[in-house]
Amino acid sequence: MNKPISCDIFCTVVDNYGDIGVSWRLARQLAHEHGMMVRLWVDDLSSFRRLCPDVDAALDVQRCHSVEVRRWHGLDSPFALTIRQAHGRVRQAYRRVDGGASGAEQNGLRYLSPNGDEKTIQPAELVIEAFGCVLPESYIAAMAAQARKPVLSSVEGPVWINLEHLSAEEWVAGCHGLPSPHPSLPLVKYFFFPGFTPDTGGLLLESDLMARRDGFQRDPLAIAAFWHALGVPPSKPDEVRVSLFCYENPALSALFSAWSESSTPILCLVPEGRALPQVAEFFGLAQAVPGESFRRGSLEVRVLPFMEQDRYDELLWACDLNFVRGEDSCVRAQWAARPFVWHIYPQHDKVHIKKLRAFMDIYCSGCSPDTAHAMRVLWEGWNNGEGTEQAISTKPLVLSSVEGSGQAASTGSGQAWNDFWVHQSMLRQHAQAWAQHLSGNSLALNLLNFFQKIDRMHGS
Ligand code: TRH
Repeated sequence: MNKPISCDIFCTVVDNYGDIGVSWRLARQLAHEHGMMVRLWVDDLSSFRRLCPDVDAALDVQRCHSVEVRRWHGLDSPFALTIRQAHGRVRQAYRRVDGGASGAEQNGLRYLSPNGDEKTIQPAELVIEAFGCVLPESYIAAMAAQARKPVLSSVEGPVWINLEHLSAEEWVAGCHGLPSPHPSLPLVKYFFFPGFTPDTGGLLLESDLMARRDGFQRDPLAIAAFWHALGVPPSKPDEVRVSLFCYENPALSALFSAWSESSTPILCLVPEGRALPQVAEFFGLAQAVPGESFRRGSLEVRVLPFMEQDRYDELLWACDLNFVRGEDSCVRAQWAARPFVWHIYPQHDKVHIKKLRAFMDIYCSGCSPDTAHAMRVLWEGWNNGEGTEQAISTKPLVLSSVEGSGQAASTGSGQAWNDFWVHQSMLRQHAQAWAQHLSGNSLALNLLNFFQKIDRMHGS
């Protein structure tokens, strides 16, 4: 076999939208660009629906954008109905080690469909567990049962990938592609790490994305139509248009204060989400809901509805500056080729600060020292809003002590903002060069090459 024709992607929505965001993007790309039969197993269709309104959260099985979407009840149903059968088959497969083929065609998973019919599910040729979500035991057993020569030195059956989180840290290249043999079954799971360098798995990038982005950014009518559809007025000539997608952030009110005192108008577009209570608080309101807009000084804030994934790309393309968070929106901001500020997903013990700095190190390496410094100051302050100065002690923390948004804090953040935005043309040039630099390292292509490499090993 030269190319996988079937793929199962398993995704649990832990919190937020990053896990399903990445899984959905990958599923669509494999189906659209590589003609694969993709099944996407998701445990939370309601969250999924926010990114893709075509998903019907009431359905167990549906076809959406050429992908078969299945409700996944985590470790339980539908697979749990057959755990015992599947285990029995794996034991038989072991007994057949010397006897060649294990009769993989008989080893699918049986489950009861909603109308009570018994159905069989065969594991796909390429199996992806997104971000270490745990596959159902019965599915793992069925994968093992598909192995025709089930001895650890010559594993066959599906190629099993754990798609990991994105990080720019150096250790990633050393771990990308490492095998992890199953302790008791004839299966090997491989770690696949996205990343920014050629020795990693690369980044998700649709083959036509750059062309679509350029077409949009060069087309004033398309941009005008986009704003119109959102009920947002066209840009004014001297205005700075910013999108803001972030977690709760104590540095937010100081940044808003700085923007309200800006010499140029700032329109800040905030998609519905975790930042809204703080937005409302800044304007002295109980809540802020999509469709509303608020003004203070030079700052206007408009609350947008949470958008379908492709529309969110257009928001990033249309803005002068994007505040993004987590993982997937951060990558999309890089493809937008516009300056951005990253609110990294906060982790315990501040390990995320190391990740943040690893990214800034590579991202800033192509900037002038002044631009790099201004960017680091703003990014570090934005990510260190909880006042833990020690965690990032080597850099000035202009925004870190802003809780309560006193005068000093406001002045400090204003300074950080001004120092950053004075580099806007350099930042934009750099963002364009960076997107171009990264674009040759497509995760989907790397994944398929990796599949073929492992598949050849199986066959040899
Ligand atoms: O939602 P997130 O905070 O997800 C996070 C991270 O992925 C993190 O690594 C993970 O561990 C944690 O979840 C559990 O941020 P992220 O990764 O940017 O995902 C947001 C997704 O939502 C992305 O695919 C873009 C999409 N999106 C829309 O489709 N429409 C919108 O309006 C917005 C604001 C986002």
